Amino acid sequence: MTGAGAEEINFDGLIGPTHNYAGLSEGNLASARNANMVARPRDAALQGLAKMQRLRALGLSQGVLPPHERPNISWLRSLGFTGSDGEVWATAWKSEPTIARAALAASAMWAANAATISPSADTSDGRLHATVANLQTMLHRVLEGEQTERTLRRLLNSDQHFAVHSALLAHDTLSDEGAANHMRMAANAGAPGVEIFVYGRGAGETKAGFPARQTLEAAAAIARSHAVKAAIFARQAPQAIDAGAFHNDVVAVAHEQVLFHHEDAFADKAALFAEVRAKAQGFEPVFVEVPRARVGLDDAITSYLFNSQLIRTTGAASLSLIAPTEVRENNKTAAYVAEMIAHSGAAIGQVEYVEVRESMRNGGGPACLRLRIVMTPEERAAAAQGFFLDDALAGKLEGWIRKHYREELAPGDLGDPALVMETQTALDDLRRILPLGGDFYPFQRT
Ligand code: SUG
Repeated sequence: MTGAGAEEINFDGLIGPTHNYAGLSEGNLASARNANMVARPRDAALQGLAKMQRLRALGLSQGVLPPHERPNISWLRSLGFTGSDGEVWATAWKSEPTIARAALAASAMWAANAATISPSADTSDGRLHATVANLQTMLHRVLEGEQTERTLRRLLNSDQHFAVHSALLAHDTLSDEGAANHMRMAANAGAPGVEIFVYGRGAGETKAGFPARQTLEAAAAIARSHAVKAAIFARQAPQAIDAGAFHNDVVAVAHEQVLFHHEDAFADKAALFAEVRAKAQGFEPVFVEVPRARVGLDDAITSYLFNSQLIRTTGAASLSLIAPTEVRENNKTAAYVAEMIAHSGAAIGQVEYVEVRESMRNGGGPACLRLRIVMTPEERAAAAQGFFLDDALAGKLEGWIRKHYREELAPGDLGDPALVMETQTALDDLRRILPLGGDFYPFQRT
């Protein structure tokens, strides 16, 4: 497999109808700060869709992944709640707030945490490998693996081209948060790449402060089962985690030859860069470092400077940074970016700002919302076509969002049994828009 004509396709999570702010994620400063705010699910989903459409307008291919069943009534039934779906929800909300909040979480929208992907150019069996993330650190996120696996098996439905691996056993030793802790550098999308697996701790280690969600053991297991030819394991700097970088993609992002990162992102950057240089095939890596003297970790994390998408528009000599508008609103990051792109010969020569404010308030920027899948033309043809976005699908999704989503969800609305019917009706309808099939969502509508 040569990989000629391969492209990186972003698959964004469609933001679900119960988007809300529950303050569920320890170590994620935005989630804690915005707990119990009034959420705007319709705006949230439209902002996500507008971002996908903007990237298409810039010439990129784009895919979309379906929202998860929230509240997760099947899970609540497995915990002994009975009655109609509405009764299950109302009882769980009143009697088990911790469980109910997890069952309603907005978090499945962040597709960067859905799985780790190794393109076929990087693997020794020449297949594209995907491992569903177990997300075992947080109760509300460990629930996502089951549906993510169903989605990926529908999307990547060809054993000849794809290997979809179930999530690693959900245990602290094998704690895995997917592509948010995984970077790839390569001469171009289809060329053999160096895959960088970033971890926060070894399984035996304890860490004071905020949790380190990714273990080295999980990263190594994924690299092994994907048969990655050039894998590197790099420790995230503990001070970055403690400053609120709960995933590597909050302090670093890579694309093609370029690694854009904060000075304090990695525990041993000299060793990382040396290994990337040694393993890079057919390209000279470019390390674009933002010094702490210009932008401290605090500003990098509140603005989400690094949770940007790096893309190359057709024929462009340099990469473009697709950054959240919060970067433009922060004096330090705005000034830094303006200066960086003005530099002659800059590796990152353009910036464009996108508005994903509803997602940002829960700690998810443009890069969190997407799962990158590099596909060759043959792989793209073998994948389920209905998940690729075109204007017709975008139009249907927009109509679906406007029809089914509430404008506002306040904390007092969340226990409403009517919310269950509303979301099930919406997801039922979605089965006619995306190629999900009748048995995709497990709810029975009782
Ligand atoms: O896991 N927030 C998510 C944000 C994930 C962002 N993803 C990447 N960095 N790739 C998390 O912390 C908050 C949900 C709430 O509090 O309601 C939440 O789960």
